[in-house]
Amino acid sequence: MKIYIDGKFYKKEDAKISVFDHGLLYGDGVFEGIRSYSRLVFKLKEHIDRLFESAKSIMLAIPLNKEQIIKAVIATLKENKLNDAYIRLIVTRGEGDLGLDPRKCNGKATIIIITDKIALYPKELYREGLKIVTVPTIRNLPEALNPQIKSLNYLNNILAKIEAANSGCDEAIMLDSLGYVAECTGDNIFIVKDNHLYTPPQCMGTLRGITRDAVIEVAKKLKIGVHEHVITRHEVYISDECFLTGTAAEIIPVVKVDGRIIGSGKPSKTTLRLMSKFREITKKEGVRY
Ligand code: PXG
Repeated sequence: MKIYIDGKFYKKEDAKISVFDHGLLYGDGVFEGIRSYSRLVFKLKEHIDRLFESAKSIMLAIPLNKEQIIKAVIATLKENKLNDAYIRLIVTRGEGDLGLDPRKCNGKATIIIITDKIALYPKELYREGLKIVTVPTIRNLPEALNPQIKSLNYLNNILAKIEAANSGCDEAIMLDSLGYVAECTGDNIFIVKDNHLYTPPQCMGTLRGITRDAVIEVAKKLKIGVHEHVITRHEVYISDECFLTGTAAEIIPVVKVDGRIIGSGKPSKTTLRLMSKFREITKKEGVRY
């Protein structure tokens, strides 16, 4: 495995950055998780745009432009001879001193690209569906650390993941400060009711997921009604189907929420239809390398 750091490739055991990097010291940086399928990078432009938006918000100057970052991602995929890959693109504030002040950093952000294969959940969970639970830790408030910023500080989500695991569940539903359903730890959430799709709007503590947007696009093509609307836990419990979306997880069915069986208790019609259509478009669309 070869890892890209600031324009050079390193073997995994040699891919190292400074312990003074503010990405490590403070989670001060941004990232993206991207996938490629059969040598097509899915929604690459959207991921790069979101990376630059996250960076702009935290006033982090990325030392390459969008074209150059795209070239670096493609070069890393080629270097690793990967046809299907999960790509982790990271930009940290760079090396500083032990204080918080980003002005003390050397002014040069660190760019890291790791390409690998990952399956987020075991195959059988895609067939059988996940059991998830609402956890006490709410999603970061947009007024504090806006979830639209895909920053390296994921403790909010990690705490929720720990709480889900403590309850013997595969994933966590995180609520927003008003108690509405926001999202899961690394995935957006959808429910199906009477053949219509519902997902929380992206303004209330929810990351605007690129898979979420792709699923909305696919659903509209299939003439399924889509509503970006606040969702309560009650609405999740009485839904016909529920599923999660994310680059790493893709589309994964949910069959139990807070001990309530969802619909038939098995991955059902609309979810399976969307999973199959999504798989189809990932084989056709994307930036070829
Ligand atoms: N919400 C959050 C909080 C995320 O971190 C998504 C939704 C889905 O977004 P995309 O654009 O990928 O459809 C994410 C995705 C993991 C993991 O291990 C997930 C993400 C990043 C890193 C790891 O589940 N982000």
